[in-house]
Amino acid sequence: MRTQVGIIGSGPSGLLLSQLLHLQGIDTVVLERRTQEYVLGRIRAGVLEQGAVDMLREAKVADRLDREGLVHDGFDIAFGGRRHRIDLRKHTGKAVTVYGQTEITKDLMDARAAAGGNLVYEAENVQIEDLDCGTPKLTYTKGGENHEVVCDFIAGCDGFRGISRRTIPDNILKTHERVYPFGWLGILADTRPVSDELIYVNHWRGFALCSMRSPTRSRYYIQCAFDENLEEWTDDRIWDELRVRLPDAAAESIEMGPSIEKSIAPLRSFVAEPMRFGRLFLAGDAAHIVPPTGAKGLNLAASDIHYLSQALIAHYAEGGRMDLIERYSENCLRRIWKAERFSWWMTNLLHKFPDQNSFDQGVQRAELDYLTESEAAQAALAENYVGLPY
Ligand code: FAS
Ligand code: PHB
Repeated sequence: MRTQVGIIGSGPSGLLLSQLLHLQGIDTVVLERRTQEYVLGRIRAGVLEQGAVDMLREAKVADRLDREGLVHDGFDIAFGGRRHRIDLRKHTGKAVTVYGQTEITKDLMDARAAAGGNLVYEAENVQIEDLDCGTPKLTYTKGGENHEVVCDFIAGCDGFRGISRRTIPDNILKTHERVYPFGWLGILADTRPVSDELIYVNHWRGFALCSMRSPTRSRYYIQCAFDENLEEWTDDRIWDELRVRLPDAAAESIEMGPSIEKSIAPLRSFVAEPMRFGRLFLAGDAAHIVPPTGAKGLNLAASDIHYLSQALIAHYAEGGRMDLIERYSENCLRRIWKAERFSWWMTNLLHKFPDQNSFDQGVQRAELDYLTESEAAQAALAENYVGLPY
């Protein structure tokens, strides 16, 4: 088989890239190791920056998002039993949109299928070969048969545990990482959200987050030990812990019900550079990970795909133009590191660290007090939360 751009991974990065290139007449093949059902079964991000919404509109997959997405002009930060609203619209003139990553993935899959896109699910043992020549190739097996896809370019959209990052030689790839000493236990339930907007909670027992997917579907998180055993967290235990950590009024009004999904996610900050090696590009979680505190993971994937799609479209439309391809990594990393900083800062602001001493606790409390008393501090938080410019 021959294609212009071979894409590994059918998460948001791979699907969005495939769709944007298709709209410009550029041929792609997407190789995904899991089944469609498995990919759709993963519950992940929930908050979209305006930039990501614009990308989905540009990809012509935003009709349902525009109908069902919940536009939020602000969110609350709660500590010491009190809630403090961060007014995004006042400080930035912008908002965020709550719309689950699962829905985005479904909308993109439907669009690719409708256009007859070449998406191969259950593609096993994907390998990248001949990267150092003008026509790299992807090989894989499916149903016991070996296949080969000769490409002009390869996009590694295969997430943190994919193969593409590992294809870049160790003497070229540099990685930067911070692993946090806790995780997030998430629960999804068909219950009315406890608040119209999100509530981020700093509590002496640990962080909590009240989010949602729709007016009838809630998403909650509580900070837990990084090696926590999910089996030991019954629904009742999760609801009880949430109610202890929430401000009183929210704790009394929360609607509880059976979980439809429960999972524990580890928290890490991670950046790999460069994000291009010859004709291989890394995009999304393949290149970087942020703790979900700042709701940046999916949104960074969208901005990577903005830069990558622009570079590839210019290459094919303008006689092999290479400048945007050569600047891809630099363009992405400038925005990625700012989101990494913000996500690290927000994680330190809101979580209980096991090794915190009384000084650390004093500084954390002072940071929270300063935030609630300073318009400038709130404006700085707001402009990072709605998303810095591409
Ligand atoms: P993805 O990981 O989504 O997709 C990569 C795809 O590549 C997967 O489908 C995988 O099966 C496939 N793949 C991997 N290796 C392959 C191989 N060798 N061959 C073929 N296919 C291969 N972000 C937020 O903003 N808020 C959140 O609350 C949040 N929660 C998260 C919870 C968890 C458990 C995780 C892991 C991430 C979370 N994220 C969150 C971040 C998440 O939303 C990512 O940023 C987003 O999925 C990135 O999309 P992709 O880059 O497409 O990577
Ligand atoms: C979510 O709804 O899953 C969500 C929202 C905001 C975050 C992280 C996760 O910061």
